[in-house]
Amino acid sequence: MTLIEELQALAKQARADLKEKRAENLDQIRVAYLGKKGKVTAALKAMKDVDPADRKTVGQVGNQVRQEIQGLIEEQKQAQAEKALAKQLAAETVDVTLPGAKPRLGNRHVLQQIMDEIEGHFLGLGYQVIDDPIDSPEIETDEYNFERENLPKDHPARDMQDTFYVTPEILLRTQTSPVQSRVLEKHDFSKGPLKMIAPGKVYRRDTDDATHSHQFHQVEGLVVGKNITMADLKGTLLSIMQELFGEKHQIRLRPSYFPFTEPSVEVDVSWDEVTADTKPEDIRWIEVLGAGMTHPNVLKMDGVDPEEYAAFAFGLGPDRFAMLKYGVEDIRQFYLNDMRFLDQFNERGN
Ligand code: FA5
Repeated sequence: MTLIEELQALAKQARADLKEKRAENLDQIRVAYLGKKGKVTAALKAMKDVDPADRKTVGQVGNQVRQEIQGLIEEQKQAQAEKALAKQLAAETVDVTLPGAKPRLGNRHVLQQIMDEIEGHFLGLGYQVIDDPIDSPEIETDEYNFERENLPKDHPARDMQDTFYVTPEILLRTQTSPVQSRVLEKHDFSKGPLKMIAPGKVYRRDTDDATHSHQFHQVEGLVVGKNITMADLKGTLLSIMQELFGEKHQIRLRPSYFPFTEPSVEVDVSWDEVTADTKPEDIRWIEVLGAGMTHPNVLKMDGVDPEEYAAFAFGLGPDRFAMLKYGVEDIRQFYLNDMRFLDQFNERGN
């Protein structure tokens, strides 16, 4: 076999080897034919024995074979890369006609809905809403939470509101009543009477049960002006009750005691709707708010002359309102963050 025939045979063999070879084998083939110790390189070493007249032709054939094998390897590499890309693209195809996943939208918590409803009612009656952290802080001083509410340090009525203390003088507010003093002491009566509500969170060391939570909400109300009477308080309370519960639930005002009001009342609402057939002894009552005529001592401490001005105040419990309104038997449900429960109050229906 002449060298030319040998080279052509190698080219033929290389073509066969390259057919259907996988990418990782292409380099091995290149080394096997064209590497330093490759078959073509080895064949060309025999060039020195070729007749000098034929060397040019043999050299040309040698180069052609090298280039052909090199070219075939490149071609194969490219074809394999394209195949791999096509495969990957096919696997990653997105069907844009499929419906997308609907993002879950936020929703007002049911307690926030009730608070907003109460706020709306009082805004309509011309009250201002105090809910900024300067006048309505959740971390309060003992002075504003208790002393300015006519509850000095040794007062037994402090036991009515078991307290989380941060230091002996700083505490988590047990009621929204301190907002009354913070606003009243700054009020300029030359601009008219004060009518305010203060919605917010309060904290007590109560043992959690069906109607008590250690963290709950209150909406404080305070009206200070000339000639304010108990009748104004009663009318105001009835108006918010009727707004929230309609005529079907009964309301009961009970004499009560708070150190910062005199006289004081508590308001109960019937748990169920009351009809003409309901026997009074069958009505289940739930206490929803405390209220009264502001004690003269409290007015004095806030720089208001009780001889000239009178005031009424109330503290509503929106958590209990929500229980009544939606028939929720356990207050703890509001704080469990169980979406199955909360979704029932979803205003958007999503
Ligand atoms: C007070 O906190 C008074 N500051 C209310 C007040 C304001 C009276 C102004 C007079 C003038 P009381 O502790 O009763 O009062 O709480 C008021 C309301 O908060 C209750 O009627 C009830 O609806 C709600 N409440 C009290 N404790 C809890 C609790 N642990 N969990 C849920 N709601 C509660």
